[in-house]
Amino acid sequence: MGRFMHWQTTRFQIDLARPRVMGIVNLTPDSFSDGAAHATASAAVAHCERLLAEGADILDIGGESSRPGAEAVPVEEELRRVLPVLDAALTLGCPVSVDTAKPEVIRAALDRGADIVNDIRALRADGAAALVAAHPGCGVCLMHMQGEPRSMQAEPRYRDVVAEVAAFLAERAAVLRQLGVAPSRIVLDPGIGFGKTPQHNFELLRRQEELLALGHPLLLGWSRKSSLGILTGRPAGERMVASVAAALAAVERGARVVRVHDVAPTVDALKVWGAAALPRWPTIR
Ligand code: 7PJ
Repeated sequence: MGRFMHWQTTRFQIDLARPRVMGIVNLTPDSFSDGAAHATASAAVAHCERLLAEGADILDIGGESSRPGAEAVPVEEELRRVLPVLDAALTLGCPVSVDTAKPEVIRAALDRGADIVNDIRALRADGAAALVAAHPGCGVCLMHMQGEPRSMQAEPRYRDVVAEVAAFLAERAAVLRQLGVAPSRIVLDPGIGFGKTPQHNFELLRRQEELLALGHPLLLGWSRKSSLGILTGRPAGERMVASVAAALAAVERGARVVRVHDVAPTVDALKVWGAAALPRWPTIR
């Protein structure tokens, strides 16, 4: 049976003996845009409260769109979007993650008490890894991405996608550990849809258990992604059932955290799964 697992973060030690749901709080302008900045922020905070009421264990706040084709957001704009919502979310009594790759945003978020840094670039920006290493206890999620959001879906190529993702994540985790970051602070994510075709993404799902050999808990983000749209023929707004099924499949293969838009249905699905399947859950070795 699996050894005890937890995710060490700034304020919380998150018990991963059962799967955890990370609710997505997307602060890009199209999300809560009804004009004034403070109106947008208060709508976002209301969304945070709703996700918690639906059973989210962690909130993930992001101000930079990393969708395929997205252009970078200037640092001042990302700070303006993220910090007010982060401050409010930090009063809600749950672990709060910040989805960013910019050292300036990582620094500001940690200064304000963020619990987790969730970085789609796996702390490869200059100084980013050092900021996390200098912090006494924040959690970090290191994600794999091939290329850059602007162009990553143009021509993703791998010899063996699972082996290459695993090698990258192993290297990034090793860099952090060498900087003194405790292993219990580090969670890994293969980065569904980040420089990957649907075939690559589903191969990562089929062979997900191979990533458990890296020795860190896995976080998976399938929610509403285009591979699910291609498989089902549905636009982003109609992918809830497909997203819940993907989250459940990921958990069945050992994922400990799922990053989702639709918290309530995911929580229901995991309750049913947990009632039946928990004793044989694959674990890190
Ligand atoms: C992910 C993420 C993911 C982690 C985004 C979207 C794109 N962070 N941030 N994993 N995706 N760790 O939600 O469609 O898959 S933004």
